Amino acid sequence: MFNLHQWLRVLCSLVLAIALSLVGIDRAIAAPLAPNKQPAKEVKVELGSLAGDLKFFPADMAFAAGKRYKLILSNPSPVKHYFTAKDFAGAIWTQKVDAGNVEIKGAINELELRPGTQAEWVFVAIRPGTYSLRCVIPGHTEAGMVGTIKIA
Ligand SMILES: [Cu+2]
Repeated sequence: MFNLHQWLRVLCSLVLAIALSLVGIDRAIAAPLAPNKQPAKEVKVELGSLAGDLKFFPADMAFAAGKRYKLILSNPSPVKHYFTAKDFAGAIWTQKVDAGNVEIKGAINELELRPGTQAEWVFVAIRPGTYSLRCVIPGHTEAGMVGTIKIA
């Protein structure tokens, strides 16, 4: 026969086990996905156009802090373009840039896209602000190849 002491031990471990499982379930339900594990929201931007426009399409982009994005950049135009947004690059956490068969990790400031190329920039938006974007090819900024990127 169990004595009182043994019964209390059984009861205590049972209560503890139930409490732990409840906490565990609670955590699993309540914990948000870490930003680097969230599905990335795709945003497409074209640098120039087939007709030779010196613009970004779209010129203005908006992201939400704490969210993960896949910025798909493509250059359908006949000339080379840059996606230069240094302050924006400092306000995000870059996970990777996929360009052709090459995957680049770490900080990225600027991307150069040759005609007909595409790159995917996966990042988590961090610091709210309004950042400027431009193409640094001589004459392109002046011609209107500029934009703004907002992190709200
Ligand atoms: Cu350009």
